[in-house]
Amino acid sequence: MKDLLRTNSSLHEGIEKLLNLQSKIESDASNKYLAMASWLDRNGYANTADYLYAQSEEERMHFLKIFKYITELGGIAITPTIGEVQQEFRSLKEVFEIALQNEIAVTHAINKIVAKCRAENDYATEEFMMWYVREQREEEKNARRALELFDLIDENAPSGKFELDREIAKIGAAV
Ligand code: OFO
Repeated sequence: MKDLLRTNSSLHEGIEKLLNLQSKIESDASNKYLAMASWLDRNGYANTADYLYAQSEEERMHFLKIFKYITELGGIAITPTIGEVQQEFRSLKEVFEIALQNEIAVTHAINKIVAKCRAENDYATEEFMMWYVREQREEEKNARRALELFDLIDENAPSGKFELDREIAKIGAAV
């Protein structure tokens, strides 16, 4: 009922709320990749660290894109607070296991927004979110590819860690 009283914006309040939540999820994703990059850097995985530093920047861009969209539509973009971020990891593989789980969670959150857009006939936001749908497909694929490399390269072989660091970084270079 309250939605009908909004005269300065066509943005449905429920969708605005989900978009603000998504902007926080993207901002958190940026911080999570930053913490992973730092761990990789101090554990000798310089190439993979660079890949995840770049990934962190990308997530920041994803955050800003939604943040600005909310404002463009006359909504209120809420600056996300920084949550707790995992700083330590058991291994290179664990970094990518967590990265893949995070990306899958982001995909679900995005799908939820698209479903809400369909329910509320918000075609502009649905179209806007399609960019994220495509992006997530790519990012899940990249995280899965990184994990596949652990089946192909023995981490415990003499140059295993060195090779993994080199090969995983190539995923980042290819996108
Ligand atoms: Fe924002 O693209 Fe992944 O999380």
